[in-house]
Amino acid sequence: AAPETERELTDGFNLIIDALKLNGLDTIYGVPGIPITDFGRMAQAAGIRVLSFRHEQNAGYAASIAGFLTKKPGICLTVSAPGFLNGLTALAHATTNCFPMILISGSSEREIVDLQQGDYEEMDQLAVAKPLCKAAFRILHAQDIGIGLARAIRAAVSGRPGGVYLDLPAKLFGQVMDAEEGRKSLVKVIDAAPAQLPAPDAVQRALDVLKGAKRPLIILGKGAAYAQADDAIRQFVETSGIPFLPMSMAKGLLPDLHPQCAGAARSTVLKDSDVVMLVGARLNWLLSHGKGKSWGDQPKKFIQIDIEPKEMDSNVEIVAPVVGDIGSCISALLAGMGNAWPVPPADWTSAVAKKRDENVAKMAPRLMNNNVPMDYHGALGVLRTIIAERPDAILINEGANTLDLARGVIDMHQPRKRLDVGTWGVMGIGMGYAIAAAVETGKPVLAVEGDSAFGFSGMEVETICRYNLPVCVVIFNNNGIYRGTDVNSAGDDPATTVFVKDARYDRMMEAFGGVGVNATSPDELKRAVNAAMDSRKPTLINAVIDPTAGSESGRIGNLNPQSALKKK
Ligand code: OXT
Ligand code: MG
Repeated sequence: AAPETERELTDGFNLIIDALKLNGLDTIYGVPGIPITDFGRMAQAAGIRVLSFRHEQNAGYAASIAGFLTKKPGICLTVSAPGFLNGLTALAHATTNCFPMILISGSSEREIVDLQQGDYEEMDQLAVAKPLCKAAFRILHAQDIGIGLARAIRAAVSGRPGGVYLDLPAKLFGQVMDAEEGRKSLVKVIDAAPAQLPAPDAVQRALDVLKGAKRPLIILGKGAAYAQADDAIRQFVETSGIPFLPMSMAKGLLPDLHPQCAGAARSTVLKDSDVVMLVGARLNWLLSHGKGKSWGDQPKKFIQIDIEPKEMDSNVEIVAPVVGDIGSCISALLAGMGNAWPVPPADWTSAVAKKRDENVAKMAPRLMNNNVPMDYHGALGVLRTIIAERPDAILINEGANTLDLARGVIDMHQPRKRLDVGTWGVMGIGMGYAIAAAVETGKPVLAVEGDSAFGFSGMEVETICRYNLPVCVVIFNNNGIYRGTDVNSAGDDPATTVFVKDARYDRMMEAFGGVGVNATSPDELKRAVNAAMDSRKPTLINAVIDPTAGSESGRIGNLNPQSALKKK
């Protein structure tokens, strides 16, 4: 053996970097500080792209959507206790939305934390993270870094994807070991998300139910978009001839203008269908749990494709569960359909098409108005055309009215181009998603934000300017949450849902060297967005929207509890 002084050494810092690179994890979203500042510097020096944010929650949302877009776990890096907690919201969000993500947080000294002796940023982070993610691990020894990261990657991407927490105590980074031993300890994860084939009889059962349908419907969820089985899904839908309804983030998986798209006939197809096939969509609140008024009185049979067996029968009986990864399930169904699959009854498909065309025609004139101040439809009509002309741009969308109306108005033309609030309807994903979308895809990003929604991540416009990302933020500024018109009749404080009137968000962008525009008409908005998309310069457009235009909670006002005793 070589004498101690000649042996090549490595340490925790380098092993973590090597393990990430070995597994193709080349981007980190985070905020520096003790004990991970040097790690970030060294990772950057080693060729990993390290994007430094202003708040961990936004870095975490960036990592979560990077996971959705790439099927690789998005990496978020934070400091201990407060930084960890800031990132944890995003980790829980990733888990709820089934996005693969790994939150890596530095942590304090185990001996002190466990005796609760008050270390710098002391917290038992592993215990806190556990109930909010899919798996949580801590690495104490440098020789376990390879295995630890491998476990984290597998947990994040295999089966139903989700968030994983990886706890790295400060001491780990500096631990030294023999370099050769270190290299050998690293693990390149093979087949991290193995295909899960559906059982042949489950596939046959599903086809039998589908074949017997008089009024079938396919619902595509964001799980279907995540699967990246775009061609197979399209072929399946087209071979079946069945109308399809995309959930918000599945819009564009097949184009919204596809002849079978029933997005604009939503309530009709939910009510009147007799067999519903769910593809990577869950029967949660967004689908009214598969029962009640929105599903009408007709008896329904549900077929469900999902990788998670426990999803079956979660809300209503699933008569044909198909458990497996969506790509494999759809391919098996396609193979079982053969060449002579009967088209659904024409009275059904034409009734759906008729309703859809009526709704589209009803909306069309509203999108052409050039009103000042702008209403939602006038402003969105412009953005709809811009997305039609630039179908590979990525649309980020959050708010209440700004979200719900944009979802209906802006047609999507390609898969995974619409990214929004997801399962929780969370505000704050905006700038984090915009940054990751630009970084991961290189495509121009259009972020359509309610003024309240924007406020949750607004400081990251500095990050957008710092990295010179092709992001155009359009703020639908109606002076508040839902509307800008509430008044507090009880005192001098402003009402709880309103903001400073006529705020100029565009000036925030100028403070960091980006382009700011104040747009008061649809024509001005159109010019400004097109200029931003052409130039790829970081741009923020303050779109002045009529403060009276919105409605309480957008399309989900029915979820607000009412006080019978409230003073009118
Ligand atoms: O068939 P029918 O007749 O029913 O018609 C439907 C379609 O067929 C038709 N349609 C079309 N017609 C014509 N042409 C086309 N192309 C077309 N496409 C569709 O339109 C209707 C509607 O279709 P849709 O949208 O598909 O159907 P519907 O019924 O709406 O679907 C139901 C849902 C539930 C699936 C859908 O509504 C949905 O996905 N909703 C998501 C809602 C959501 O997640 N909202 C966000 C949360 S709201 C609230 O919680 C807010 N907060 C609190 C808060 C949150 N969230 N987070 C955190 C961390 N803290 C606090 C806050 C603070 S929102 C908010 C800020 C709001 O203020 P902003 O300033 O940001 O925003 P503004 O409101 O703009 O001021
Ligand atoms: Mg608003």
